[in-house]
Amino acid sequence: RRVLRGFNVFEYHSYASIQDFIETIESRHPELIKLQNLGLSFQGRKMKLVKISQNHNAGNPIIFIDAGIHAREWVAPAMALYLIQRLVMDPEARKNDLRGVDWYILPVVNPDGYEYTRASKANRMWRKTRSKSGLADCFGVDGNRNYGYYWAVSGVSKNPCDMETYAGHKPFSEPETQMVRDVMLANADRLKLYVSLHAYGQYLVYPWGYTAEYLPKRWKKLDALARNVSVAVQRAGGQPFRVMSAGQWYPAAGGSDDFAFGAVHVPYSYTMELTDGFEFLFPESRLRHVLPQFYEGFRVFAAQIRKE
Ligand code: ING
Ligand code: ZN
Repeated sequence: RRVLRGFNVFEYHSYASIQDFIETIESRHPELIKLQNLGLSFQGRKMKLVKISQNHNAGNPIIFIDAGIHAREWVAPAMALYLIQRLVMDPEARKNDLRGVDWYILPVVNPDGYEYTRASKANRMWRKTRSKSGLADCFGVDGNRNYGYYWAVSGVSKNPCDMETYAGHKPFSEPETQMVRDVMLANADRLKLYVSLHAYGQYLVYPWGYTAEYLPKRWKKLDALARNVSVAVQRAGGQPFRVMSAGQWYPAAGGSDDFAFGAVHVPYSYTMELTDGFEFLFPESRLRHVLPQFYEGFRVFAAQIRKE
């Protein structure tokens, strides 16, 4: 109880403190929350999926949200934790937003990178994982170029020393992307919406990311739902999202949304780029203002999944 009260979702937290929070909230609300151990990150950090449901046996459709595949995008894990806290602690949200829908949330996909951006003598602008490449001073893979759907056909680097978009030596070379893949595959039948939280720029994009040449057959549905989400955020006082396919923004292969949509056949799949104006350094003091605005967008996502 003390940890829950003491955990301010409008602050940036260490990975240890995030793990503490999800474990405490599970122990306080065992009927609503179940944690699933997914495995260990490259450096050995425990990864736990937060499953929130009013009835874990009802076979509800699942919304799967992940965040923090890119280390420096701190606002994304903050949003994931806000979602968890709101869905469980706000009686109205519990009643309305958990109805008929299960929420699976992985708040930090890349904990090694996240901690690296928090360490004082490291690099706040680190993006990749922290795996070893074999080359002495070159670490890490871009997790969002590492998924196995049209892997490495566009928008990637093949150089392990590239700081931004190294795709890895093979698809799913990283334990962290393997774990997200396995959550998707294990729940493929019930998984109806996947959202990967990133920063920055207020974009809400859908497949395909690997090409700008064509759109999926369902693109009008993907586009319409994204626009409804954007309107809800705007009505709550937030900035609208720029809605398009990821490839129309800039083509890049190996993204998690393409894998969810193309390989797992999740009918709605998005990458959401939160916030605009501060690049990767979104001020902690403004979290209180924007996270509740984004939440209104997630209510629209849930309403759509509920009625499908
Ligand atoms: N942007 C994403 C990236 O991984 C993306 C979004 C993915 C765009 C795939 C186009 C294609 O580059 C951030 N902020 O990481
Ligand atoms: Zn990102």
